[in-house]
Amino acid sequence: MSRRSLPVPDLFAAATAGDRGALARLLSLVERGGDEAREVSRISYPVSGKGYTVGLTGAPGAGKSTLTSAIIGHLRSLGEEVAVLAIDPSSPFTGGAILGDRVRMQDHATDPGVFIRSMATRGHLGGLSLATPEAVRVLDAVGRRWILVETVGVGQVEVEIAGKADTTVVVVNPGWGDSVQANKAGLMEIADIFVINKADRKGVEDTRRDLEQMLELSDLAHEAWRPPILPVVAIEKRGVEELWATVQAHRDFIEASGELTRRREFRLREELREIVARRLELRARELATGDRWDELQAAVFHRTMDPWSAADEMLKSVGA
Ligand SMILES: Nc1nc2c(ncn2[C@@H]2O[C@H](COP(=O)(O)OP(=O)(O)OP(=O)(O)O)[C@@H](O)[C@H]2O)c(=O)[nH]1
Ligand SMILES: [Mg+2]
Repeated sequence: MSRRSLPVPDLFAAATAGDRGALARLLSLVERGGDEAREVSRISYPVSGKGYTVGLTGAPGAGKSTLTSAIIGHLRSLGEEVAVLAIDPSSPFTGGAILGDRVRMQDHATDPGVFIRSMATRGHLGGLSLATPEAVRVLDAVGRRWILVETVGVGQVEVEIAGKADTTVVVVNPGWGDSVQANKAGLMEIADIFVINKADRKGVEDTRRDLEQMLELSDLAHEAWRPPILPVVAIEKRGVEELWATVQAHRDFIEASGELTRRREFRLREELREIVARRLELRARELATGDRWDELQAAVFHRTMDPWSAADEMLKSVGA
């Protein structure tokens, strides 16, 4: 039987036994959303929770994929297996990011200890913000212990997703203004570790100083874990060992302090709330007669109705 027609439980068993094609298929189902995605979620959730996610984020072209590839190499030299999810928010079907990732990570393409997947949302109800944690859980459930998630740190949803990893690495480049941009994008708040990648270029110390200053101005500087700043040259794999040791140290720290449990509980609460809100909205829209939904929206735009009153009407049909 081809994988396409295999029932979800069989796919799951195959993926757990190491069948990469079956794993890829499960992730496609998650991407697409709908009933089969729900089934994937039902099966994977109870057996997930053992993997550890490391998010890598930063501006386009910061060197995230090159760094991810270098980390993969390092993990493999330690005998660890790894899965990578490259989130592609821009284009649902093709796009430079996917191609670029494939090229940059192709050293590892044939290694059975490495699984790399680019992901877009397609039809998933909750878009990237709900599809990503589900995809991570599938990887976790089939036994992947390290899961790296690459996201472009532009846009609120992407930054949110990046911040949902257990450890978040924010990648900036040397040079004037890059760390300021990162700060503006909201990356400062989600960083557990800063990497100044492309440290073979000028300006590393300026960037370090900028980051230090911004840290001082934020709450992060005074927390028990102050995000370390590490220079890295990903194309030469320089500094990658130190980076990974720092990821381990952060992991140890949040495991010992209870922060990891708190983070995960918070994330699950948020996810659950988002699912409920999305489904309520969807149902209310389905039940709305004619153009009523659009009319209410227009009424709010034109200030003939306030948002709370409009929401009352929108949710009346679902009794909320
Ligand atoms: N000089 C220098 N160039 C680097 C370094 N790391 C990556 N690059 C280059 O930077 C460019 C972008 O690298 P990617 O790894 O694709 O960057 P990315 O952040 O994944 O890019 P997107 O996924 O498109 O946002 C490539 O041309 C890399 O060769 C580095 O340490 N030094
Ligand atoms: Mg990339």
